Amino acid sequence: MAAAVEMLAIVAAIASGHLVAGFLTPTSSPFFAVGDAVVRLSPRPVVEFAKSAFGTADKPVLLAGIGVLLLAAAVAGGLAARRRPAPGTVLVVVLGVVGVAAVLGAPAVRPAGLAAPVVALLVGVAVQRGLHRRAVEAAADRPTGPPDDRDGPGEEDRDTAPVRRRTVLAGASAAVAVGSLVAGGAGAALASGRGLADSRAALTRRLAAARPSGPGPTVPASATFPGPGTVPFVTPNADFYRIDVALQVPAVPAEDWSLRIHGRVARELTLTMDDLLARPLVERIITMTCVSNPIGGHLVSTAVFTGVELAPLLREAGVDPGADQIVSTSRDGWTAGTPTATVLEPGRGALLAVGMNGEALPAEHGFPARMVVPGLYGYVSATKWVTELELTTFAERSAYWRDRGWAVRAPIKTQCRIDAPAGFARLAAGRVQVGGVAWAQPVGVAAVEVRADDGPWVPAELATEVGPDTWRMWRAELDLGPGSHTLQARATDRRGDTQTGQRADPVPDGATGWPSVLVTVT
Ligand SMILES: Nc1nc2c(c(=O)[nH]1)N[C@H]1C(S)=C(S)[C@@H](COP(=O)(O)O)O[C@H]1N2
Ligand SMILES: [Mo]
Repeated sequence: MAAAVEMLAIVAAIASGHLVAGFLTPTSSPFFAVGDAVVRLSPRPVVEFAKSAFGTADKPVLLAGIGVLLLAAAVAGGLAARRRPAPGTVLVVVLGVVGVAAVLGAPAVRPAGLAAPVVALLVGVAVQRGLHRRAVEAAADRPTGPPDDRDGPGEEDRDTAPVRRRTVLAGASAAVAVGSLVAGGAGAALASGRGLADSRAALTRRLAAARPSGPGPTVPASATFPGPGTVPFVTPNADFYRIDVALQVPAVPAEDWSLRIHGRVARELTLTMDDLLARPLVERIITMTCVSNPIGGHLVSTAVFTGVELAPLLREAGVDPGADQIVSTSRDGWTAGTPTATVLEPGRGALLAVGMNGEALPAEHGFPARMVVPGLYGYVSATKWVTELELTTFAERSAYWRDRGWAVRAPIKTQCRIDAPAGFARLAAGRVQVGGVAWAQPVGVAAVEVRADDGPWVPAELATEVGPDTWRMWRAELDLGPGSHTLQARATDRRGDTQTGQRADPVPDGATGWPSVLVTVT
């Protein structure tokens, strides 16, 4: 019972903090702020372990872990507070202070954000004191010894009061539980971007109206080799890989968004969405890749991005020639460091993107605006929910993943993947169809070769190239006899470089090695 009181107090605190944060700044929700602090402060090996062990499920795993810790704390606190409420109150206060500290330490919270963890602390203490008193009262009424059959004053009290007090306790507990559920749900709804639906729909309409009347980039049928196991050329938004450290998706309505370009520039610029949409919009098909993608992995996807050219914007601001780095900052404080020269490179096509596959960016992919730079891994270029570009130097400032041991510069490595046959497939002997994708942004794929069991490399047939910044589909046929076979593939880019077979982990600047699948032929 005492543990339940503690737990309810903690849950009520978290829920009320979440509600207040939903109204003010979502990142100030104490529960998520603690989660973010854990992510930020974790030593690099822990982060690497979490990413490799849980992959993209690392966020739910982290939050569940915090939940389990809180449950354990509640049980301990409850046991300590069976008679007197004080030890339980102390626990709630300590947890509350941790919440306040986490919010204070968060990178993107304004002072008003402190309201959320402070309210959480006060609600937690109030619930703990209130429920504890009622629990003690209810427990005192429970028959402890042999039934007392002496007549006397208070007899009637003994008959009905215990029932009433236990009812009061149960009622109060239920009220706290339901209230927490409602408050937490409302906070999550306010924060999660469900409130963004209108803003997204409006931006989608504006993009449709603003789109240049000529035909946008198209994907000819000959750009794919449809078949079992192969992926579509353009990845639907729902299937586009997602990587970020945001425990909650920042909710930034397009109307409230602005981008500040500052630092080593001649003229500081601040652009609203109206300013942005007044500029020429371009559409570009780009394959994005994550540095953490393991060989054969799926952290690579392709979309039609709509946006504004980044280079002219920077030129308008007047970039200091010494400013070799652009540090872009997201609404939630995450940062990326991009070489200025790459963004300004003629023909590179770096974008401030607002649309993805014919709609406004989905909330998880950076609504209302993000950066996309063809040829660079996401962690050094693809800032979602971007609100700030600071022209600086690599010597002056270091961004999020560089601080955690990843490379300063991270061009995408030429790579390929075997999509068919699937690993451990059982196949009939004879000619076997092998197929997949290859990418080498920003130069494009020149060739793909496949082989079985260290045999000779066989050139694959390449599908029509959509552009140097997109992946390219390939297929080949191999003649396989009965037994197990290891199939491998390797790509060569338009610089003439063939990807190395030397296996390397993603850390610090991207995995290398040839993808391989093991199949059994009968
Ligand atoms: N704000 C923010 N932007 C971010 C990240 C992040 O953690 N926070 N992760 C980057 C990384 S590592 C990658 S690979 C891409 C992934 O973009 P996507 O989720 O739209 O596929 O976003 C980049 N932009
Ligand atoms: Mo990434």
